[in-house]
Amino acid sequence: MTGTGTTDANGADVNGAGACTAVAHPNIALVKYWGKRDAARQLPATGSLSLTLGIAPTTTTVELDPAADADYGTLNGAEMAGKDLDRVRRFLDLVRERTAAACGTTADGLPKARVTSVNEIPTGAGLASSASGFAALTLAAAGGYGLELDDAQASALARRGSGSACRSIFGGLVEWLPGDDDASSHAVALPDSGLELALVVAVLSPGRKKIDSRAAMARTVETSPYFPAWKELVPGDIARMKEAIAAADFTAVGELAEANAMRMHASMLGAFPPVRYWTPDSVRALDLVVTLREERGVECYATMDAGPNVKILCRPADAPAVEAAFREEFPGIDVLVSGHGPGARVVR
Ligand code: 2P0
Repeated sequence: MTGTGTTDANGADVNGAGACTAVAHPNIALVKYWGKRDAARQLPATGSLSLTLGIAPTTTTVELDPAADADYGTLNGAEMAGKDLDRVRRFLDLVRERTAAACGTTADGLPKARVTSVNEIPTGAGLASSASGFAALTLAAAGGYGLELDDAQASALARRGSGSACRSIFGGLVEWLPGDDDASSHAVALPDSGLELALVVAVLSPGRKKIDSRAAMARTVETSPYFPAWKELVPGDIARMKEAIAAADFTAVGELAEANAMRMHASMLGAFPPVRYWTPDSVRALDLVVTLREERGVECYATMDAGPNVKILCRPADAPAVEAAFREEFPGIDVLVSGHGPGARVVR
Protein backbone atom coordinates (compact mmCIF):
# COMPACT_ATOMS: atom_id res chain seq x y z
CA MET A 1 0.00 0.00 0.00
CA THR A 2 2.91 2.32 0.37
CA GLY A 3 4.12 1.70 -3.18
CA THR A 4 5.89 4.66 -4.71
CA GLY A 5 5.89 3.66 -8.36
CA THR A 6 4.79 7.09 -9.59
CA THR A 7 6.20 7.68 -13.05
CA ASP A 8 5.09 11.19 -14.03
CA ALA A 9 8.34 12.80 -12.92
CA ASN A 10 8.06 16.53 -12.49
CA GLY A 11 11.61 17.64 -12.95
CA ALA A 12 12.79 16.22 -9.65
CA ASP A 13 16.02 14.25 -9.50
CA VAL A 14 14.70 11.50 -7.27
CA ASN A 15 13.87 8.13 -8.66
CA GLY A 16 10.27 7.60 -9.82
CA ALA A 17 9.07 10.71 -8.00
CA GLY A 18 6.87 13.64 -8.93
CA ALA A 19 3.25 13.48 -7.88
CA CYS A 20 1.22 11.13 -5.77
CA THR A 21 -2.32 11.00 -4.35
CA ALA A 22 -3.30 9.05 -1.24
CA VAL A 23 -6.50 8.50 0.75
CA ALA A 24 -6.85 7.87 4.51
CA HIS A 25 -9.75 7.62 6.97
CA PRO A 26 -10.09 9.00 10.50
CA ASN A 27 -9.93 6.73 13.53
CA ILE A 28 -11.55 6.82 16.96
CA ALA A 29 -9.68 5.43 19.95
CA LEU A 30 -11.25 2.79 22.20
CA VAL A 31 -8.25 3.14 24.52
CA LYS A 32 -7.12 6.74 24.22
CA TYR A 33 -3.78 8.37 23.51
CA TRP A 34 -3.49 11.26 25.94
CA GLY A 35 -0.01 12.51 26.81
CA LYS A 36 3.49 12.37 25.40
CA ARG A 37 6.71 11.32 26.99
CA ASP A 38 8.77 13.07 24.29
CA ALA A 39 7.03 15.90 22.44
CA ALA A 40 9.88 16.57 19.98
CA ARG A 41 9.88 12.99 18.73
CA GLN A 42 6.13 12.53 19.19
CA LEU A 43 6.58 9.52 21.48
CA PRO A 44 3.40 8.80 23.47
CA ALA A 45 3.31 8.19 27.22
CA THR A 46 1.36 4.96 26.59
CA GLY A 47 0.01 2.79 23.79
CA SER A 48 -3.53 3.20 22.44
CA LEU A 49 -6.06 1.23 20.43
CA SER A 50 -8.53 2.44 17.81
CA LEU A 51 -11.07 1.72 15.12
CA THR A 52 -10.40 3.15 11.66
CA LEU A 53 -13.69 4.45 10.29
CA GLY A 54 -15.17 3.94 6.85
CA ILE A 55 -16.44 7.52 6.53
CA ALA A 56 -15.01 11.00 6.04
CA PRO A 57 -11.74 10.21 4.21
CA THR A 58 -9.03 12.73 3.44
CA THR A 59 -7.59 12.75 -0.10
CA THR A 60 -4.20 14.41 -0.44
CA THR A 61 -1.99 15.04 -3.47
CA VAL A 62 1.67 15.99 -3.21
CA GLU A 63 3.30 17.42 -6.36
CA LEU A 64 6.95 18.38 -6.39
CA ASP A 65 7.43 21.95 -7.58
CA PRO A 66 11.07 22.75 -8.46
CA ALA A 67 10.12 26.42 -9.02
CA ALA A 68 8.75 26.91 -5.47
CA ASP A 69 10.83 28.46 -2.65
CA ALA A 70 8.65 26.92 0.05
CA ASP A 71 5.94 24.30 0.39
CA TYR A 72 2.42 25.57 -0.19
CA GLY A 73 -1.03 24.20 -0.83
CA THR A 74 -4.74 24.17 -0.15
CA LEU A 75 -6.95 22.55 2.48
CA ASN A 76 -10.55 22.13 1.35
CA GLY A 77 -9.92 24.67 -1.41
CA ALA A 78 -8.54 27.41 0.85
CA GLU A 79 -4.86 28.39 0.78
CA MET A 80 -2.99 26.80 3.73
CA ALA A 81 -1.58 29.37 6.14
CA GLY A 82 -0.39 29.94 9.70
CA LYS A 83 0.06 27.01 12.06
CA ASP A 84 -1.47 24.48 9.65
CA LEU A 85 1.02 25.39 6.93
CA ASP A 86 3.96 25.40 9.38
CA ARG A 87 3.06 21.91 10.51
CA VAL A 88 2.84 20.63 6.92
CA ARG A 89 6.19 22.25 6.07
CA ARG A 90 7.91 20.71 9.10
CA PHE A 91 6.52 17.34 8.12
CA LEU A 92 7.68 17.66 4.50
CA ASP A 93 11.14 18.70 5.78
CA LEU A 94 11.24 15.39 7.61
CA VAL A 95 10.17 13.47 4.49
CA ARG A 96 12.92 15.24 2.50
CA GLU A 97 15.49 14.41 5.20
CA ARG A 98 14.51 10.74 5.06
CA THR A 99 14.52 10.75 1.25
CA ALA A 100 17.93 12.42 1.13
CA ALA A 101 19.35 9.90 3.60
CA ALA A 102 18.00 7.02 1.49
CA CYS A 103 19.33 8.48 -1.78
CA GLY A 104 22.68 9.68 -0.40
CA THR A 105 21.89 13.29 -1.28
CA THR A 106 21.04 16.38 0.78
CA ALA A 107 17.54 17.50 1.71
CA ASP A 108 18.33 21.02 0.45
CA GLY A 109 18.72 19.63 -3.06
CA LEU A 110 15.15 18.30 -3.11
CA PRO A 111 12.33 20.45 -4.48
CA LYS A 112 9.53 21.89 -2.38
CA ALA A 113 6.00 20.65 -2.92
CA ARG A 114 2.45 21.67 -3.52
CA VAL A 115 -0.06 19.91 -1.27
CA THR A 116 -3.75 19.66 -2.12
CA SER A 117 -5.86 18.15 0.65
CA VAL A 118 -9.61 17.63 0.85
CA ASN A 119 -11.52 16.29 3.84
CA GLU A 120 -14.70 14.61 2.72
CA ILE A 121 -16.49 15.41 5.91
CA PRO A 122 -19.42 17.59 6.95
CA THR A 123 -17.89 20.86 8.16
CA GLY A 124 -16.80 20.68 11.79
CA ALA A 125 -18.00 17.14 12.31
CA GLY A 126 -15.65 16.78 15.24
CA LEU A 127 -13.80 13.83 13.76
CA ALA A 128 -10.06 14.21 14.20
CA SER A 129 -9.02 15.27 10.72
CA SER A 130 -5.35 15.43 11.76
CA ALA A 131 -5.30 11.61 11.85
CA SER A 132 -6.63 11.07 8.33
CA GLY A 133 -4.83 14.22 7.14
CA PHE A 134 -1.32 13.23 8.20
CA ALA A 135 -1.82 9.57 7.24
CA ALA A 136 -2.77 10.63 3.70
CA LEU A 137 0.03 13.22 3.59
CA THR A 138 2.58 10.59 4.65
CA LEU A 139 1.77 8.26 1.76
CA ALA A 140 1.34 11.06 -0.78
CA ALA A 141 4.62 12.74 0.22
CA ALA A 142 6.53 9.43 0.27
CA GLY A 143 5.13 8.67 -3.18
CA GLY A 144 5.92 12.15 -4.46
CA TYR A 145 9.53 12.06 -3.27
CA GLY A 146 10.09 8.38 -4.11
CA LEU A 147 10.68 7.33 -0.49
CA GLU A 148 10.10 3.59 -0.06
CA LEU A 149 8.31 2.73 3.20
CA ASP A 150 6.80 -0.45 4.55
CA ASP A 151 3.59 -0.11 6.59
CA ALA A 152 5.35 0.14 9.96
CA GLN A 153 7.72 2.80 8.63
CA ALA A 154 4.82 4.73 7.09
CA SER A 155 3.00 4.56 10.44
CA ALA A 156 6.06 5.77 12.38
CA LEU A 157 6.50 8.65 9.96
CA ALA A 158 2.79 9.61 10.11
CA ARG A 159 3.15 9.72 13.92
CA ARG A 160 5.64 12.59 13.55
CA GLY A 161 2.91 14.64 11.84
CA SER A 162 0.18 13.81 14.37
CA GLY A 163 0.26 10.99 16.90
CA SER A 164 -3.14 9.53 16.09
CA ALA A 165 -2.28 9.53 12.35
CA CYS A 166 -0.04 6.49 12.86
CA ARG A 167 -3.18 4.44 13.52
CA SER A 168 -4.97 5.56 10.32
CA ILE A 169 -2.29 3.86 8.18
CA PHE A 170 -4.08 0.61 9.05
CA GLY A 171 -7.73 -0.41 8.67
CA GLY A 172 -10.17 -1.84 11.23
CA LEU A 173 -8.94 -2.35 14.80
CA VAL A 174 -5.44 -1.02 15.33
CA GLU A 175 -2.94 -0.85 18.19
CA TRP A 176 -0.30 1.87 18.48
CA LEU A 177 2.76 0.28 20.10
CA PRO A 178 4.30 3.12 22.14
CA GLY A 179 7.87 2.01 21.43
CA ASP A 180 10.93 3.65 22.87
CA ASP A 181 12.38 5.42 19.87
CA ASP A 182 11.40 6.90 16.53
CA ALA A 183 11.36 3.60 14.66
CA SER A 184 9.65 1.42 17.28
CA SER A 185 6.70 3.76 17.96
CA HIS A 186 4.17 2.80 15.29
CA ALA A 187 0.81 1.11 14.86
CA VAL A 188 -0.08 -2.45 13.83
CA ALA A 189 -3.37 -3.97 12.65
CA LEU A 190 -4.97 -6.32 15.18
CA PRO A 191 -5.92 -9.80 13.94
CA ASP A 192 -9.52 -10.01 12.72
CA SER A 193 -11.54 -11.81 15.42
CA GLY A 194 -14.87 -11.44 13.65
CA LEU A 195 -15.96 -8.64 15.99
CA GLU A 196 -17.91 -6.06 13.97
CA LEU A 197 -18.42 -2.65 15.52
CA ALA A 198 -20.47 0.34 14.46
CA LEU A 199 -19.75 3.88 15.57
CA VAL A 200 -22.43 6.58 15.55
CA VAL A 201 -21.08 10.14 15.69
CA ALA A 202 -23.43 12.73 17.17
CA VAL A 203 -22.20 16.12 15.97
CA LEU A 204 -23.50 18.20 18.87
CA SER A 205 -21.24 21.16 18.37
CA PRO A 206 -19.58 21.74 15.02
CA GLY A 207 -17.41 24.76 15.99
CA ARG A 208 -13.64 24.69 16.32
CA LYS A 209 -12.55 23.71 19.82
CA LYS A 210 -11.19 26.32 22.21
CA ILE A 211 -8.02 24.44 23.09
CA ASP A 212 -6.43 22.09 20.62
CA SER A 213 -5.60 18.57 21.68
CA ARG A 214 -1.85 19.07 21.48
CA ALA A 215 -1.91 21.93 23.98
CA ALA A 216 -4.52 20.25 26.19
CA MET A 217 -2.45 17.07 26.31
CA ALA A 218 0.69 18.97 27.28
CA ARG A 219 -1.17 20.84 30.02
CA THR A 220 -2.54 17.57 31.41
CA VAL A 221 0.92 15.99 31.49
CA GLU A 222 2.44 19.04 33.17
CA THR A 223 -0.22 19.94 35.71
CA SER A 224 -2.76 17.16 36.36
CA PRO A 225 -2.15 15.13 39.53
CA TYR A 226 -4.28 12.45 37.87
CA PHE A 227 -1.99 12.03 34.86
CA PRO A 228 0.30 9.48 36.61
CA ALA A 229 -2.78 7.38 37.42
CA TRP A 230 -3.93 7.60 33.78
CA LYS A 231 -0.52 6.51 32.54
CA GLU A 232 -0.55 3.53 34.88
CA LEU A 233 -4.08 2.54 33.88
CA VAL A 234 -3.67 2.42 30.10
CA PRO A 235 -1.42 -0.65 29.60
CA GLY A 236 -3.92 -2.79 31.54
CA ASP A 237 -6.83 -1.33 29.54
CA ILE A 238 -5.03 -2.21 26.31
CA ALA A 239 -4.40 -5.78 27.45
CA ARG A 240 -8.04 -6.18 28.54
CA MET A 241 -9.32 -4.57 25.35
CA LYS A 242 -7.24 -6.93 23.18
CA GLU A 243 -8.61 -9.93 25.11
CA ALA A 244 -12.18 -8.66 24.67
CA ILE A 245 -11.60 -8.10 20.94
CA ALA A 246 -10.04 -11.56 20.51
CA ALA A 247 -13.09 -13.07 22.25
CA ALA A 248 -15.43 -10.89 20.10
CA ASP A 249 -17.00 -9.83 23.42
CA PHE A 250 -18.89 -6.66 22.47
CA THR A 251 -20.06 -5.93 26.03
CA ALA A 252 -16.53 -6.02 27.42
CA VAL A 253 -15.23 -3.86 24.54
CA GLY A 254 -17.98 -1.27 25.11
CA GLU A 255 -17.61 -1.15 28.90
CA LEU A 256 -13.84 -0.76 28.67
CA ALA A 257 -14.03 1.90 25.94
CA GLU A 258 -16.54 4.01 27.87
CA ALA A 259 -14.64 3.80 31.16
CA ASN A 260 -11.34 4.59 29.43
CA ALA A 261 -12.77 7.70 27.77
CA MET A 262 -14.25 8.97 31.06
CA ARG A 263 -10.92 8.44 32.82
CA MET A 264 -9.08 10.36 30.08
CA HIS A 265 -11.48 13.26 30.64
CA ALA A 266 -10.95 12.96 34.40
CA SER A 267 -7.21 13.44 33.83
CA MET A 268 -7.96 16.61 31.82
CA LEU A 269 -10.32 17.98 34.46
CA GLY A 270 -7.47 17.64 36.93
CA ALA A 271 -5.24 19.94 34.86
CA PHE A 272 -4.61 23.57 35.82
CA PRO A 273 -6.32 25.50 34.43
CA PRO A 274 -8.78 22.64 33.90
CA VAL A 275 -9.40 21.30 30.39
CA ARG A 276 -13.12 20.73 29.97
CA TYR A 277 -14.52 19.91 26.54
CA TRP A 278 -17.99 18.89 27.75
CA THR A 279 -21.07 20.99 27.13
CA PRO A 280 -24.61 20.51 28.54
CA ASP A 281 -25.45 18.66 25.29
CA SER A 282 -22.52 16.28 25.87
CA VAL A 283 -24.04 15.32 29.23
CA ARG A 284 -27.50 14.93 27.66
CA ALA A 285 -25.98 12.65 25.04
CA LEU A 286 -24.22 10.56 27.68
CA ASP A 287 -27.57 10.27 29.51
CA LEU A 288 -29.27 9.13 26.32
CA VAL A 289 -26.68 6.36 25.91
CA VAL A 290 -27.47 5.12 29.42
CA THR A 291 -31.22 5.29 28.71
CA LEU A 292 -30.84 3.35 25.47
CA ARG A 293 -28.75 0.71 27.20
CA GLU A 294 -30.67 0.35 30.45
CA GLU A 295 -34.26 1.11 29.48
CA ARG A 296 -34.67 0.54 25.75
CA GLY A 297 -32.67 -2.64 25.19
CA VAL A 298 -30.16 -1.07 22.80
CA GLU A 299 -26.71 -2.00 24.04
CA CYS A 300 -24.43 0.93 23.33
CA TYR A 301 -21.52 2.77 24.95
CA ALA A 302 -20.19 6.32 24.73
CA THR A 303 -16.77 7.66 23.95
CA MET A 304 -15.54 11.26 23.67
CA ASP A 305 -12.34 12.83 22.37
CA ALA A 306 -10.86 16.30 22.60
CA GLY A 307 -14.18 18.01 21.96
CA PRO A 308 -17.82 18.09 23.06
CA ASN A 309 -19.15 15.55 20.55
CA VAL A 310 -20.21 12.09 21.64
CA LYS A 311 -19.49 8.93 19.66
CA ILE A 312 -21.53 5.84 20.35
CA LEU A 313 -20.24 2.32 19.98
CA CYS A 314 -22.81 -0.36 19.16
CA ARG A 315 -23.39 -3.53 17.19
CA PRO A 316 -24.00 -2.84 13.47
CA ALA A 317 -27.58 -4.13 13.74
CA ASP A 318 -28.32 -1.52 16.46
CA ALA A 319 -26.84 1.48 14.62
CA PRO A 320 -30.18 2.57 13.05
CA ALA A 321 -31.87 2.61 16.49
CA VAL A 322 -29.02 4.64 18.01
CA GLU A 323 -29.04 7.05 15.06
CA ALA A 324 -32.82 7.52 15.28
CA ALA A 325 -32.71 8.14 19.04
CA PHE A 326 -30.06 10.85 18.63
CA ARG A 327 -31.92 12.52 15.77
CA GLU A 328 -35.04 12.60 17.91
CA GLU A 329 -33.29 13.96 21.01
CA PHE A 330 -31.21 16.53 19.09
CA PRO A 331 -33.29 17.64 16.07
CA GLY A 332 -31.25 19.10 13.21
CA ILE A 333 -27.80 17.81 14.22
CA ASP A 334 -25.61 15.72 11.93
CA VAL A 335 -25.46 12.06 12.91
CA LEU A 336 -22.91 9.94 11.05
CA VAL A 337 -22.76 6.15 11.09
CA SER A 338 -19.64 4.15 10.34
CA GLY A 339 -18.39 0.58 10.36
CA HIS A 340 -14.81 -0.62 10.04
CA GLY A 341 -12.84 1.28 7.40
CA PRO A 342 -9.73 0.54 5.34
CA GLY A 343 -6.12 1.56 5.86
CA ALA A 344 -4.51 4.44 4.03
CA ARG A 345 -3.53 3.80 0.41
CA VAL A 346 -1.99 5.40 -2.63
CA VAL A 347 -4.60 5.87 -5.33
CA ARG A 348 -2.46 7.35 -8.14
C1 2P0 B 1 -6.92 9.64 20.57
N1 2P0 B 1 -6.84 12.12 20.76
O1 2P0 B 1 -6.40 8.61 21.03
C2 2P0 B 1 -6.91 10.87 21.45
C3 2P0 B 1 -8.12 10.95 22.31
C4 2P0 B 1 -7.81 13.05 21.24
C5 2P0 B 1 -8.44 12.42 22.40
O2 2P0 B 1 -5.11 11.51 19.51
O3 2P0 B 1 -0.27 16.23 19.28
O4 2P0 B 1 -4.12 15.17 17.22
O5 2P0 B 1 -0.79 15.57 16.91
O6 2P0 B 1 0.03 13.87 18.54
O7 2P0 B 1 -3.03 12.92 17.49
C6 2P0 B 1 -5.66 13.75 19.40
O8 2P0 B 1 -4.30 13.97 19.40
O9 2P0 B 1 -2.23 14.88 18.84
C7 2P0 B 1 -5.85 12.39 19.90
P1 2P0 B 1 -0.74 15.14 18.37
P2 2P0 B 1 -3.43 14.20 18.09
O10 2P0 B 1 -7.48 9.65 19.46
